[in-house]
Amino acid sequence: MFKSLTVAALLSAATLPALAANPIITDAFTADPAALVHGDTVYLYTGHDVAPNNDVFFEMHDWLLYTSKDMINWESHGAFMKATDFKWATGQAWASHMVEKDGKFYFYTTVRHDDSKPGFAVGVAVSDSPYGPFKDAIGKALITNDMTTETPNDWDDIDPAIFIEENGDSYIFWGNLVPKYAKLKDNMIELDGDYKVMDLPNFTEALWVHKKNDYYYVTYACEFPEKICYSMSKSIHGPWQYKGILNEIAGNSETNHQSVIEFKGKDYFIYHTGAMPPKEGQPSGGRFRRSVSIDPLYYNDDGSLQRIIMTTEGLSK
Ligand code: FUB
Repeated sequence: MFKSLTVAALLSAATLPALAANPIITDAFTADPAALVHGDTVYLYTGHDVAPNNDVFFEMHDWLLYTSKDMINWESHGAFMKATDFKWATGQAWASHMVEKDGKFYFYTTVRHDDSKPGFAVGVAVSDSPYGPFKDAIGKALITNDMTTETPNDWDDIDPAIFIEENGDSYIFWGNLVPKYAKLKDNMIELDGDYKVMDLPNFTEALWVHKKNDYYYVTYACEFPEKICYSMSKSIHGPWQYKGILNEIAGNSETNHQSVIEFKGKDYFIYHTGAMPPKEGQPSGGRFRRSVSIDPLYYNDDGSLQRIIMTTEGLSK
């Protein structure tokens, strides 16, 4: 971890080369992109894969931040938070989501809880700036494994995603194998009542909810190895109409975790693959050494989504 933090610190505030090719981020192995559009900037928060090879499992200690004003040139800001900044967490800086509400930035994320509440949990950190510093907003987990009982797995409470309605009502979505959602109180750091289980075919993980015109969309990793599937609804509460596959299995990776954003009038699908070529002295990308890529997202006239075409060329300049 020291090595990765040192590298991240050296790269902090360094401007990356103006390459549009995928993977778009090449200074580190990045996963689970969580993009926030705020003002004229895209803030891309990512997990940080530091597994030495693709043999064993994820090794993830901290989260990285990149920013862009054109989706092509990305500036690296290094690690802004690590899993153990949550005093009750033991590590595993897995997937996250950043939102802004009333001038504060809330970072919802997955970590492994200590033995007092064993299993994966969701924490929330807060800052006055999208760059941080972030601090644990409540001093304990927002969601713990013992709060949900649908599966015996201790990793079924991961991958938080937030959706904020125009009237400010906010919802948190999360889960592995069983998708769940709950309303958040106005303070954004407490659940407002019980959670509900969603009906999403072939669900695995990686929920992301967005709205465009009249429709709400939930995109999510389905099956395993993962594709990205999606459903549409006229209400945040469903019923959700299953629409099928949005993105196929990502190259060289069993996971395929997405963000969907609109920025400066265009729509984007941000995801990870294992496609980073080997660099001198470094193993290549793969299932535990993932990299963020970006391709365009197109809507049909009826609101449905066109299948993503994953490219190595990336976005056109
Ligand atoms: O990065 C660790 C886990 O892999 C995430 O929480 C999942 O969404 C999958 O991408």
